[in-house]
This record gives sequence, structure tokens and C-alpha cells, in this order.
Amino acid sequence: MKGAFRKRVFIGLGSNLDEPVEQVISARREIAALDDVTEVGFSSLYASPPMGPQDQPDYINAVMAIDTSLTPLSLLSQLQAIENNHNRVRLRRWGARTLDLDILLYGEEQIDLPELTVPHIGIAERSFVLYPLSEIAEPGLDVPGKGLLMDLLERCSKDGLERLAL
Ligand code: ROI
Repeated sequence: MKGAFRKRVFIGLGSNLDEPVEQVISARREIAALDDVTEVGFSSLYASPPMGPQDQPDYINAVMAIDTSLTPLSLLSQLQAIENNHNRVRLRRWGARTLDLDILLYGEEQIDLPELTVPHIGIAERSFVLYPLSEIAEPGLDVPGKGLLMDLLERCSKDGLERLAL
């Protein structure tokens, strides 16, 4: 009964070091190649000024949709392994990074664990998440505990976000 308990999961991808566009494109391939993961959507790439400390390069961001029956924590550990393979080093809070992979939404679930909060904590305020997400999700998507995607978008300024024509 493979696929019986699959969930639609949205993952945020971000990079601002070492050829960020390539980082995001190769991370997409690596996520799609995970066991029990099917890619069902990938947004445009976006350039965005850093949120947080300003003395770091602009980011490239995108959002990917997958279907999976991996548990949230199993998916999280596989995403962290991909981050680590991209030489992700944790230098400081909100600092530059070669690759950041965040579980934004996991089905309709709300998850509050020490290692994982879903929906992602900043989702409603981050234009570099909401705009790419809205390309590949239904506008009527309910972000558990936060509201409808279309309402969140309406309240979120673009803040210098630019869609890349690649
Ligand atoms: N800023 C932007 N624009 N994009 C990101 O992906 C991103 N990720 C982060 C912080 C440092 C909060 N700022 C960001 O983790």
C-alpha cells in the first residue's frame, strides 16, 4: 500500500553563498531523489535582500512541493543531511548560509517539537516564502494557525523581492 499515507509538504529553499542559484537547483534534485519523495511543484527562483543582518549577500529563494509518507522528523533529518553536504556551517544566528532547507507546511499539521515547528515560524511575514509558495499552492490554502495564503500575501510587502527570469 505504498503511498497510502502521503502528505503534501512544502519546503523553502534559500542560499546566499557559493553560487546560490546552483545551490538551490542542486538541492532540488537531491530532495526529489530521496526515497519516498515525489516532486509535485517547484516555484520560480527569487532574489531577496537579507532578512536579519544586512552585512551579507542577497538570497536566492524558492519553494518546492513534494508528496511523501516520510514522517516530519525523518524528512527533517534528510533535509539536514542535504544541507550538510552543501557545506552548511552555522556561524551565527541569521547569518549567511550555503543552503537552508525549511519544512514550511506538512499537510494540515501543526507541529511543536524542540527541533521542528510547522508551519514554519516566520512564514506569515516572509515575502521570500509567501510569493514563491503562492505560485505552486492553491490560493485557498489554509496555513494552520495563521490563515489563508491569499490573506497572508495581501498583508505581506514584497520588500525588494524579485522573481528571476531564468
Ligand atoms: N533572508 C532572505 N531574504 N532569505 C532567506 O532565505 C533568509 N533566511 C534566513 C534569514 C537569515 C532569516 N534571512 C533570510 O534564515
